[in-house]
Amino acid sequence: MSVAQHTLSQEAMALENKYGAQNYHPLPVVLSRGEGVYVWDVEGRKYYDFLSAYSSVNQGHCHPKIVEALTEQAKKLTLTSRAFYNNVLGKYEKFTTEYFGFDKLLPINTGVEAVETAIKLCRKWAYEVKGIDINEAKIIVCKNNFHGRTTTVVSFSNDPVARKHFGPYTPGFIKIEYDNLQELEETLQQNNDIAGFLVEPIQGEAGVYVPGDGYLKRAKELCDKHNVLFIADEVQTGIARTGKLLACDHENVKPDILILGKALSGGVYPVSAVLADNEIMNVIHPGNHGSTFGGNPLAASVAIAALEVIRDENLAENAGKLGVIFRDRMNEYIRESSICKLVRGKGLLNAIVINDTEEGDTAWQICLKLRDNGLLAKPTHGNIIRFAPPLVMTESQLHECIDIIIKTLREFE
Ligand code: IF1
Repeated sequence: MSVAQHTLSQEAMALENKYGAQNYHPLPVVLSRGEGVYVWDVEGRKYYDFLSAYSSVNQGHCHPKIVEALTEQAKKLTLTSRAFYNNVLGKYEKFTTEYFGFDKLLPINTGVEAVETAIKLCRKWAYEVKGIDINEAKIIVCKNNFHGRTTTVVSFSNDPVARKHFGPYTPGFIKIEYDNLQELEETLQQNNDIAGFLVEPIQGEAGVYVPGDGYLKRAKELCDKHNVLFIADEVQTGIARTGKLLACDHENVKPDILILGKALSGGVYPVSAVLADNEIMNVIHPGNHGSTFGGNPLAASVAIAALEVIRDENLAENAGKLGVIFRDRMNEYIRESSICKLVRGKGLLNAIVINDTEEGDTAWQICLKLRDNGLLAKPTHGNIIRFAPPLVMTESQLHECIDIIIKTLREFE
């Protein structure tokens, strides 16, 4: 490490290590600026960001239109709570429900809060509309899911690191295999107290696991047949990441409940939302649910701008086009590679699998080398590296990035 890195980066990392709870193990790089597809560290080194804050910064870092919406609104009004109306929330709700094609939106802040909101909405619908016996409602979830970190949500995780010693766990969830329609059908047939099926259209944390063609469509049909709500967690896959506005759009599936977060603000501010049509959303009445910050005017302004950027800059189309180039070139390399086993993904949500055990540290070493070569990515599950750059990337920038990735992997062959 250079002397400069010792003074600035080391100092920042030492502070976090000493005074911060150790709930993360970051890649050793200290960032202080971002613009579009690039971030810079405190020593001024420039990197391509291939994580995009876990698919939050789809619109690119510090997008001028989103930052302008933030700063202009910040000068006028930031927070009223929902005790009073504000003059931006309704406009945002109209814009966003029309944008995604739902009757109503419930505004909240983080991804996991939106998941919790969807669970509550689904349960209340089950008791009041479907007529399930009180406290008997079950929600089907998938093995290897990632939906966030509250006590209820980790209750139905099967990741021991995320779950262990956080019990007692919330009951009411049935776990089935992901991408297994037969098990879904059997579970629906065998239980008549099922309220919903909560699913990620592509499993992100599991290692960008793309289900088979037709899975979402058929799963939705099975849910319809059994009067069960199909709840899509598009926190990571939504908002143009996979080459369509929603990952469900690839199969023309309209979820009964849609969960959004992350890129809903372009990574500028925590904004999440749950969307549904009236027959579902209208079970929620004053006092049933809420949050001090949910629906604040700053969030509403930022989210409108973030969604406008997605539409005006054709980011879904760009993600789809660049994703094909990425996987084609990686597959070409993989044919001659012994270190990289496969690439998978959709649009610009991709992962490569490294030829190592889940306990091995080759993927971590590769990410350190990628950093040295000017590109930031992070391993998941030991031997998988996720690649999710901002969607504002150009084709020539992508080729430069693939060159860096292949050159780096070659150092490990
Ligand atoms: C962490 C992964 C990404 C999500 C889906 C809800 C949430 C997330 C599908 C909760 C959050 C995160 C959070 C981050 C790591 C991360 C992640 F590695 F776990 F899989 F994105 F790739 N639904 N995903 O992916 O949203 O409450 O965080 O706003 O360390 O928890 P949140």
